[in-house]
Amino acid sequence: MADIDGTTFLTGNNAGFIAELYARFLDDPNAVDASWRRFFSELGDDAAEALAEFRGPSWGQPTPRLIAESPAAQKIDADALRHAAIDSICALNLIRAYRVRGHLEADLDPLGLDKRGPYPELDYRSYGFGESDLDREIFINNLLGRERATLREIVAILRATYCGTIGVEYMHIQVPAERAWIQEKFEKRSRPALAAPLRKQILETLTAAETFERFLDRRYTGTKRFGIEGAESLMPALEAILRRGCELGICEFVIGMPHRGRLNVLANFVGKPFAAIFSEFQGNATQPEHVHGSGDVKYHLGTSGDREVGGQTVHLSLAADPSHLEAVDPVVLGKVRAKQYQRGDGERTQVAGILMHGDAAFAGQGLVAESLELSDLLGFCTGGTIHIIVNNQIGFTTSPSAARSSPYPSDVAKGVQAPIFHVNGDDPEAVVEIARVATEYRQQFKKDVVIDLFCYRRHGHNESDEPAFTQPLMYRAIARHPTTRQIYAGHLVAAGVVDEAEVAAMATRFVAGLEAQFEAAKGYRPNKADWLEGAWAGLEEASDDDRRGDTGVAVDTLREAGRGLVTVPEGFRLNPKIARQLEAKRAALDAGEGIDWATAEALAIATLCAEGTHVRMSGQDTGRGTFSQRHAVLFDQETEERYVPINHVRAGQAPFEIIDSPLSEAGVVGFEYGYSLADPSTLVLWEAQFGDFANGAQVIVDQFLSSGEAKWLRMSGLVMLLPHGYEGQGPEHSSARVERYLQLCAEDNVQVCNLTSAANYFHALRRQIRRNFRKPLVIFTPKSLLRAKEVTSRLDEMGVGTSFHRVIAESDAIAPDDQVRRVVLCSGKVYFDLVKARAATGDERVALTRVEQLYPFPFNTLGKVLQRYRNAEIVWCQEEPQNMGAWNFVDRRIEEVLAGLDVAAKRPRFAGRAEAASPATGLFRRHVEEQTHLVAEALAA
Ligand SMILES: Cc1ncc(C[n+]2csc(CCOP(=O)(O)OP(=O)(O)O)c2C)c(N)n1
Repeated sequence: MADIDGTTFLTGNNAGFIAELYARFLDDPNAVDASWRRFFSELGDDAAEALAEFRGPSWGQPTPRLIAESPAAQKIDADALRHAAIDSICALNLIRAYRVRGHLEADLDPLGLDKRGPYPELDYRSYGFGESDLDREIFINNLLGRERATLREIVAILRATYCGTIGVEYMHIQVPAERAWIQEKFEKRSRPALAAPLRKQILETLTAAETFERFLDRRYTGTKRFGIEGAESLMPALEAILRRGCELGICEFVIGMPHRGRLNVLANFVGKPFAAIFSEFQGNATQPEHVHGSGDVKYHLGTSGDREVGGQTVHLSLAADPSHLEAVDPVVLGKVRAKQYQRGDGERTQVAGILMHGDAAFAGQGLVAESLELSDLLGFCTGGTIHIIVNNQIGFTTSPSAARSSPYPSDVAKGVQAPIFHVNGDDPEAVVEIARVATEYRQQFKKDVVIDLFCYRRHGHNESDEPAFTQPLMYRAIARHPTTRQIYAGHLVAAGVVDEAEVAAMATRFVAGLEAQFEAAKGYRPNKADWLEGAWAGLEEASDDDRRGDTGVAVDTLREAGRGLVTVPEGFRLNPKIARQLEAKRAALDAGEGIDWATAEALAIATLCAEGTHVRMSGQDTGRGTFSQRHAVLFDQETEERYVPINHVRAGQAPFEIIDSPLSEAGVVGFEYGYSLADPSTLVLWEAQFGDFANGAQVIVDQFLSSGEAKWLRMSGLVMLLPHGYEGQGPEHSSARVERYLQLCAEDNVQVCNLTSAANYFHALRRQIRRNFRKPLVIFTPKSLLRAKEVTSRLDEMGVGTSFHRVIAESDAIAPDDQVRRVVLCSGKVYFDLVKARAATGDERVALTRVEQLYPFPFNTLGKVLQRYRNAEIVWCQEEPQNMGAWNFVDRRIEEVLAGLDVAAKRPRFAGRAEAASPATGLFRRHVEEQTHLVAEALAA
């Protein structure tokens, strides 16, 4: 090793000299003398990179610059310099190794069972040093906050920084400023003992967490509660985020979490009354008796509340959560985004999301990756989410070795460059420190950050599970392991911060409070339903009437909106095809007829925006439209500058956000659903590329959209646009799986429509936001029909006094009602095939009736139509196979309608494709045959 008479030659100036020589060499190898040239050329990549770093990190002291020409430098012995440089380079490599991999030897597992390492990369001996080098000073140019240090000191600093109870992963981050910020936080920190009051506060928080679970265990032994035990440090982490966040300007947190520790977070963090939780344990309802809904188990419930922190009020809202792990993630993100919009928080510093995760779920569920991918996108970013993985090193009965291929559960977050802070949950002060740093990072860089809280699960998966069946050794260790509170209390007693008596008194006080609440729970009755407050104030439970809403718009206003749609700024170079399309639209608007599907949609949105309603629409390629029908965003053909005509309809209008989403369904639908939960005054639309792809969002549809109101009293007005229709495009581009949505329909939970007229589409969209309640709306939308003349409407069909039609009765002149031999009922595109085929036969004794809204099923309106045709038989015609489409849903309902009428028909008959495993054929000719056949069958005499 470079050790010349035990003297260190590489002083700061000399290092600067070498760095400068190296810089010159990089510019021009011939600018340095031959021996230096050889030396620099032989440096490996790492060493070269290391030397480059001598120029100084961005946050460090600037490297003392020494001009190579300086007489002092010229006199330095070149060999000595080279040896000293090698020392520094090796030290620097060691430092870099710790920055990258120090976490691998960090003391993270409270149980000490996670045996890892040793890792040769973290051993100074791997860098050519020996024990005899330990006390030699090496120039390290302020890298660890020191200009030079002995190897022994360097190793000590590195181990304290990177291998203590905190392990930091950040070298994957590509933005130097972010890396440097983290490096500075950790490498330059001295960890003075926390002030006594804060330490007592941490102990209080741990005491509250532990005591609450013990109390529940004692009072409700064996009842599932998915206790926090083993992960009590989560609570001081949350407190630290709350306090630091508040200092840094956050006034609202939206929180998502799974079952584990949820009751503790509900009560001890968000402030749900203990009495309410005890009452739920006693089997009582969460909501007042008169409120509808199915309710949910107590460890799924959400709540919200205000906390006073340092004289400021911070609003906390914990989202309700289904069992499906991680499904709540995008929902929380959407809520955050909506709340930022409502507050005008353009910087995204006032509202932040906190997501907690289990280790197995975070590694296993694709929704985690989908949600992370949203984090830095213009249309979805929320200024960074603080993630906490409650890493209890087990998932139900599955050990990490079977739960993931990645070393840590957190690795998926590296994909979005999130820093990852691993921390030992049995060191609550380290946990608090990390929570504060994570919050600061989020506020500083507006990016996601992950805390990987290493802990354990004291009991089985739930309290009545026996964990020793599958992890006997781990659970033997856990049985012997004192609680985090006990360990921390021991530290504080040893440090003289508290004495044993105070520790005991803390617990006793808390239990006394719980006892009082337990007594209060006996008479506890929720006095008001937890909904329709805040942003929802003024909205009501849906009424039982026809709910038309005020959807018609004065024709003048429609024309004003229309002008906005077809006008672009002076000098904007339109694509010639788009220019022609805009001209055609202008002509239709002027004529007041021939308004196609996309124009009706644009008019609905534009009029809402003009009236002050914010509209948000996302989906894959939604700006243009999958079928090139929408062109809501226009692009200058020379500059690619974007222009969104709907945003230029009227001065002072509300904005229209139109967003091309990532190629995700569950993540994006979850996000938009979340948005709709937080902001009922925004019309939120999501569009599937083709309807069947929405099945990737099935969990969000099942667990939130269709059941959220029943389970949690949470309304949503989200619109899902699902392109649907049998056009010979094969199994995956035909069916939006109408049957799936209809199967979910009950208790007035959603609305399902399959529309055939542009005007009806216009009204359906406006109706969504012009009524005093919110319901999710699923619309099966056309594809080839988008430009078809048949679906176009007149402007006056959208005018004042017009409204949505749930059923469209026969609109052609046919035989008198009593001579009609058959009524063919249908929904959606097949109607037009039927019209054409009927015209071809010239049969005037068949009436065609369109059911535009399948749910809520229009019993009365349909009854009024069918009553007219006393002698007709009833056929339900659909394109979908018999086991799919609306048939199984409408069959009995039509029967019910008929039963109440004075008509001959008693039941509908089916005309459509035969039962099938795959929704549609991939062979075009077969498609045509099938389609012709089913239409003929529907009309046949
Ligand atoms: C999507 C989904 N699959 C399976 C389950 C069943 N389940 C409930 S908890 C659990 C284990 C979760 O492990 P982890 O994420 O580590 O959290 P922990 O329970 O250990 O806190 C499983 C598999 C579920 N709730 N959700």
